[in-house]
Amino acid sequence: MTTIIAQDQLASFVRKTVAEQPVTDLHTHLYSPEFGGLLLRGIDELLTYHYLVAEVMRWSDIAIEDFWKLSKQEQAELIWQELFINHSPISEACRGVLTCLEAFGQDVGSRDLASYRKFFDGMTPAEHVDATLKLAKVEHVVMTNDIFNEEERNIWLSGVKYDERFHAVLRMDPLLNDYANTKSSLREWGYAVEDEWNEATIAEVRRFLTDWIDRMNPLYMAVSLPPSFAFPEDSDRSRVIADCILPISRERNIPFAMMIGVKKRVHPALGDAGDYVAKAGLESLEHMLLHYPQNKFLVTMLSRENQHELTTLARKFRNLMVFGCWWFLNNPVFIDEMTRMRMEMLGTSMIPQHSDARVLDQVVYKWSHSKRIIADALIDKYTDIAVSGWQVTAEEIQRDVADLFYNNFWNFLKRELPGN
Ligand code: RAT
Ligand code: ZN
Repeated sequence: MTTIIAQDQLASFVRKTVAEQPVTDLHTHLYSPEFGGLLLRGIDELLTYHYLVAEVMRWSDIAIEDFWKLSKQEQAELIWQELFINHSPISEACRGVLTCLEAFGQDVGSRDLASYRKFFDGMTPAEHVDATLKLAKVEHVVMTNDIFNEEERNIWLSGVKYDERFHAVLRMDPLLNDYANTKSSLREWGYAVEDEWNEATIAEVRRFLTDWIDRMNPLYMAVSLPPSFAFPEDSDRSRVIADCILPISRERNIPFAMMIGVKKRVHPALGDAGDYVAKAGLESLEHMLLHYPQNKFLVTMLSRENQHELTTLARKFRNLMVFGCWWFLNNPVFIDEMTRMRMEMLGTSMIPQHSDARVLDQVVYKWSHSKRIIADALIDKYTDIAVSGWQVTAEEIQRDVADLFYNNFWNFLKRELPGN
C-alpha cells in the first residue's frame, strides 16, 4: 500500500517522521554504566563541557590554571554565572544545556542550578541512560574506546560486559599520531616491536591490533588526524596505516574512520578546549580510495572549507561514507549548509549527523537540534521534486529518513565491495 503525501501535509509528515525516527549515533564519547566513571552525566558535566570551557574564558578573568584547580561544581557555577546569568546563553553549546533541562521537565525559567543538580543526582546511572536514550530516541550508541588510556584499558582487560545498546570503536590516535612514544607502551604490554620498521615489527603491531579487535569487537577503527595528514609518505603513521591498519581493516571487514582537520592543543593550557581547525588536502584520501577499493572508509572533516571537496569525492568512490558535522561544524548554520549540499550531491547516500556527545544528556539536544534542520532540508528537497509532478509516498519518506539516521551506517558496515 502506498500513501501519497499531499503538498500541504508534507512538512508536518516529514517533521513527525524525522522526530520519531530511532537513531544510530555513530560517534559519541559516551559509555555504558559498566564503564563506571568514564560515563559523564548530569548538570555539572553539561556545564563543564569543553565547548563551554572555551566560551567562558572569553568573559572570565580567572587564570586558566586556577580554573582547573576548582572542583567540578565550582567550575560549573562559574560557567553558569558567566555564560547564563551575566550574558545570554545563545551560543549553540549553551542553548544545548537549556534544551536538555527542558526535555527533562526542569523549569528553565527558574534558573535554579541547585534544583537541577538535585534532579540529576536522583537518577542511578542505569536509570539516567534509559531516560536519556528514550528522550533522544537513540537506539544505538557508538562509543570511542581509547585503549591507550590506562583506566579504560583496565576495564577492557577485566572482561567488561556491557549494555547491548552500546558498541565499541577501536580508537588509535596515539598509535598513528605518536608512534615514537607509543612503541614503549607496546613493548610494556608484551608486543616486541623493534626500533626499525621491519617484518617482525609489522607482525607485532598487527598482533596488538587484532588482539584488541578480538577483545572489543569494534564496529570500526578510528583516528583523528591533523590537517597536514598525508598518505603515502615517509612517516611512522603512513607505515602503520599501509602495513597494519588497511590490511586488517579489509581482512576483518572493519571500516577505517578518519576524522581529519584537527590542530591539537594550539592553546595547550585549555586542554580539550584548546584544539583548533585547519583546512586539509584531500589528495591522500583520494589516493586511499583509489588504491584500496575493497577497504571501507568513514570520513568526516573539521574544516568547513573541506566539505565540498569531501562530498564530491564521495561521488567518485563508493568505499567512502561521509558522516556528521563534526565539532566546530556542529552548529545550526553549518548543519544546514552541509546537509543541503550533501543531499544535492549525494541524495540520501550519506550519514548527515553524529552527536559527539561527551555527556550522556547531550544526545537529547544534539539530536533534537540537528533533526529539525535535517527535516527542513528534506522538506525543501521533496518540495523541489514535487514541482515536476513527482509525489513522494509516506513509505518513501519513512525509508529515506530511516536510511539517513539509521540504516546507512549499518548497511555500510555490512557491504561487500567489488574490486573497483
Ligand atoms: O568534539 C569533541 O568533543 C572533540 O573534543 C573530540 O573528541 C573529537 O570529537 C574527537 O573525537 O576527536
Ligand atoms: Zn569525537
